Amino acid sequence: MAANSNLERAPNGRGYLSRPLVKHIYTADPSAHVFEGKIYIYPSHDIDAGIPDDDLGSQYAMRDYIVLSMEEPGGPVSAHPVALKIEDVPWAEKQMWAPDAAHKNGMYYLYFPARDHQGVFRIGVATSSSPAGPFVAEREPINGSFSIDPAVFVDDDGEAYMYFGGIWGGQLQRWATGEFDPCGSDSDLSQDDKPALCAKVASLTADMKGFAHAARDAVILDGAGRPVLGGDHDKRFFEASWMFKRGGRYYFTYSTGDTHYLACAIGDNPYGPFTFRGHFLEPVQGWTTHHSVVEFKGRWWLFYHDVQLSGKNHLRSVKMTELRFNSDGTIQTIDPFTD
Ligand code: FUB
Repeated sequence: MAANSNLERAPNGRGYLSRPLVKHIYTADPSAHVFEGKIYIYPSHDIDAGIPDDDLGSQYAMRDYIVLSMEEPGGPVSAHPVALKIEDVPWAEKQMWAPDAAHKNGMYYLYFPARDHQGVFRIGVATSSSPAGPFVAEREPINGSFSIDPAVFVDDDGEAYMYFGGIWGGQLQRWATGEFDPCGSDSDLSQDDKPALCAKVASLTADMKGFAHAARDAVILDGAGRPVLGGDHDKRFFEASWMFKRGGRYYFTYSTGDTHYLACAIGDNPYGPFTFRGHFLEPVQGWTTHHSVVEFKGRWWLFYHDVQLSGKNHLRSVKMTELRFNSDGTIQTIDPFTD
């Protein structure tokens, strides 16, 4: 795919709703949090490793993490020194994909997926006394972890939960039996008429470095109270979990992958089930869509990415825009383009 010649207009002829937060590096999969009164963003750090695009995402060959921060939405964005690199993670071989961070016990925790030396995606944790790092990784991945895209939510009572998983290249479908299937499918099990594969959720141990129990399914129900089916590609979970709480309700948000939406499902407790309540970001430029939602000083913000700067699926740029809610608590749909 050729790089854009006109960075103000997308290939569809429309303008962009918002601008990249930084332009000197490629960033993606933004997980935003308010720490120490500022917004910290934990993105993937996209690089061009010269690997052709495939359905397993081999072209996403990232090797380190760089944390971004800003004092206020719309203000200058700082890119901090490298927070963690693959050479410093004994168990990881390649593909440092979408990370997240949490704060508890006076420490900051960086959660990240990577392929181990057997080619299996696992999720690791690293700690720092500073939200920007540098982070020191545990020697082993989190016991019982697998697949990609960790998102950690700390509830008002201090309990922390990790949501994770991603199908296709994220390998979630290979864990359908609870064990990794090395010869398993690289798509979504062709279970169009059966309940879709679910994201996983586990509460974290008090030290934030382990699962308190085996991961469970974060079930998404349709409007009739039935699990969303595998064939419903507009609604089913693909990757990019996020969780936030608003008005006492738990918002599980995620990407639908091959239909390129960000979707929302709402529940009454952190384990779900969650009822599908619509799309809130229309497809962006680029194959992947990924995000986080954070409240800052009484306003809600969506962090997302697209490929405005590069025109290439694996070289993305993090953006932000304000998120608004309807009176029934559903999220107003955002069009990432303008006319
Ligand atoms: O950045 C690599 C992968 O692309 C992420 O893990 C997915 O969520 C998708 O954004």
